[in-house]
Amino acid sequence: MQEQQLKDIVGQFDIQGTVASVKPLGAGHINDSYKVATLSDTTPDYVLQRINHYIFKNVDALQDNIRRVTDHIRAKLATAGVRDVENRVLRLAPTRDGKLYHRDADGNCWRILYFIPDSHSYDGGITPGLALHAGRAFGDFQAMLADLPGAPLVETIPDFHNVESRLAAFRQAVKDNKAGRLSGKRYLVDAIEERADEMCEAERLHREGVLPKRINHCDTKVNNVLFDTNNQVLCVVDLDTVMPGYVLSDFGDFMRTGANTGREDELDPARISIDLKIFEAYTKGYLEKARSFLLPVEIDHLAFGAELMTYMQTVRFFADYLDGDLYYKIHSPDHNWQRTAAQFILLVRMEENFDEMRRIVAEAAK
Ligand code: GN1
Ligand code: MG
Repeated sequence: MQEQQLKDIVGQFDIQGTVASVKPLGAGHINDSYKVATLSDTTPDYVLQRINHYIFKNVDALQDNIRRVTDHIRAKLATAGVRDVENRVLRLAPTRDGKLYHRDADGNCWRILYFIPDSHSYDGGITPGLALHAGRAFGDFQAMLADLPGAPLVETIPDFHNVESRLAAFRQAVKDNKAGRLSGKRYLVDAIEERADEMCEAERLHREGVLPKRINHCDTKVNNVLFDTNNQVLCVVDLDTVMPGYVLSDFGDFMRTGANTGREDELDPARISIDLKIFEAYTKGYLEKARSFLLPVEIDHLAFGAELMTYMQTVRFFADYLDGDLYYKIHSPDHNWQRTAAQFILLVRMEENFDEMRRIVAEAAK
């Protein structure tokens, strides 16, 4: 989209200052993000996002979730006497007519968030020190939202981290083979099916009333934590999927991304492994904040969560590849297959290290 068109969209919002530029930002797979720079140093910068409304079908509910979550956290931080509250939680900018997003003539949905200055994130390659901070941040995030008042948050994507539904969609994709891409890839279908039963354990435990759901972030990728110039955590971002879920999902999705020594779409299998130092540091940080409210069954399944989220991501990328790349943004024709293969190797590495992962969690939980 042309910069002038983007500036016109920004003009629909109630923001301070004069817009200098609107430039692409970040590496999300779903929404389009832009940085909105204002002319003066005394006015804030912003992030403009086009919400993918094919994926987030109820944008009103999505934006309302985010407003509730951010208002709640902001109030908590203020009560706790935190000084730089504005850098510690996202803030939505309303439209000029007081709405939480703008729908343009083509039906696209746009929102604006305040940009958090002097912040950065990592797509991988973090240190145990950073992982410890990130673990605390996501633990705090769950803790702060434990007493969110009002109705339950809307599931912005129904059954988002439900592996049974993900498997059902995957099996359909295999059956339909819409894009004709299954040839030579059956071995991975078999590998997924071999593990399917054990991977559904969390759903079974939930049905039996043993494993609870709590408000989760549901996209705890390492690049969704913002650090300041001293590498202290400022806040967690990307709140589109904050909704009820199993804490093992949030724990697991961080490990899938933050403790992976390779990229999510790594082509060289030798680079992919689970960094147990990072695993340990994150576990310590997370449990420091969350131990007090977690049930033994939740702690006992954290290491399983790392496998589950890596498995689920393998299934999701593979299904999208077979469907012909309808969901994730891709950067090359085989991108979803590369992601699938890389995630599967990471899963195998986790399986090889599973006993040690469980030992680390048990130790940190003492
Ligand atoms: C998507 O947009 P992004 O990169 O934050 C996806 C996550 C996946 C992730 C895989 C709404 O997140 O669930 O784990 O890609 N978000 C949605 O990298 O599907
Ligand atoms: Mg994201």
